[in-house]
Amino acid sequence: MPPIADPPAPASRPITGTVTGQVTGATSGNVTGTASGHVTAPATGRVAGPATDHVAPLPGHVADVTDLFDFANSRPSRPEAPVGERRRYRTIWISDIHLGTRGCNADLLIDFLDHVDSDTMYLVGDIVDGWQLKKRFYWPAAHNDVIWRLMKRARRGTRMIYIPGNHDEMFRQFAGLDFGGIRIRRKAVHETADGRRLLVLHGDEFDAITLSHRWLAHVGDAAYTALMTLNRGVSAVRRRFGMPYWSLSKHAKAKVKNAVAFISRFEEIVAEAAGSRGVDGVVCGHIHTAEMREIGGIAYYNDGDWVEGCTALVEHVDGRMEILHWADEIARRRPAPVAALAA
Ligand SMILES: [Mn+2]
Repeated sequence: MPPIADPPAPASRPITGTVTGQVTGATSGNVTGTASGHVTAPATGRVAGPATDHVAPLPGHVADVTDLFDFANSRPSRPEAPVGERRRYRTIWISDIHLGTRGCNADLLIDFLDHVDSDTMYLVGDIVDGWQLKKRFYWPAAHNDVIWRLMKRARRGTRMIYIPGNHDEMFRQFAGLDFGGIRIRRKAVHETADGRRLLVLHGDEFDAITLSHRWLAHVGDAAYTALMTLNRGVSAVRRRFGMPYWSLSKHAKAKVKNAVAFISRFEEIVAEAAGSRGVDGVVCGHIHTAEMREIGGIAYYNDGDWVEGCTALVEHVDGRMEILHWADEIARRRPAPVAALAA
């Protein structure tokens, strides 16, 4: 969700002594039942409450934390495609998946994860939408399947770095720790095969600068929610008629002047901030708009999202970067309707 749609972030709460102790246990690699509250809590969106809060169990077959850490050994509801037939990249960046919301395109993401592999993978924030889960619990099997595939990658040896965003900010308190082989960091610096240094962050850090009027954000929120509902309807109808995925909201947004002005302002501010930190470029997410361009001598990359655009940013073995539009990739797999008619 773009920043204009975000409600004010809840104030972060101090971590109690108990929490610290348990987290230390987890870092040492001995993940025991005590960590349970922390791991299940973010998924239910209740992490902000005191430790004595009732914690709802995770849906599906994930009953407690022992299961969660055995998760990668369990079976997903949708079997994984063979590992050997995947397109291989040096690095993959994905973000803004918004698991736990109806807007999340888990089906396309599962297809993506089953077709590509990489040495390193960055999860650039808003992976789980804690804000929405707090309002209304929604967790279909496909969302479990996404988590399963991500954890399985870490288990297979992919270097996984998770940089929480604003919608999954409850994980930011674990920055510096590793869970199930996934490193949680606030930001990272990635070195490309051709020796460039890229700052990797979610991007909500710049909301205060890009959003000068808070009331405008709330108007935007209502409009955005309505647009996303409409988008789901259009997608459902298109699916029924066997048409490929196409995002109404993505195309509508591109037509709205304000959105365009906001996006370019965001891109410029992020690139400028990266430049002042002495890196060659920046990779972010947050505004759900995939992009790859040079701004004032800084390479700006945005990996997009899995709500509207369904895109990923990838680095080839030689350091070349590319944005993959997954709906287009899937469409290319089937024979074109025209060719079918001609036959
Ligand atoms: Mn965000």
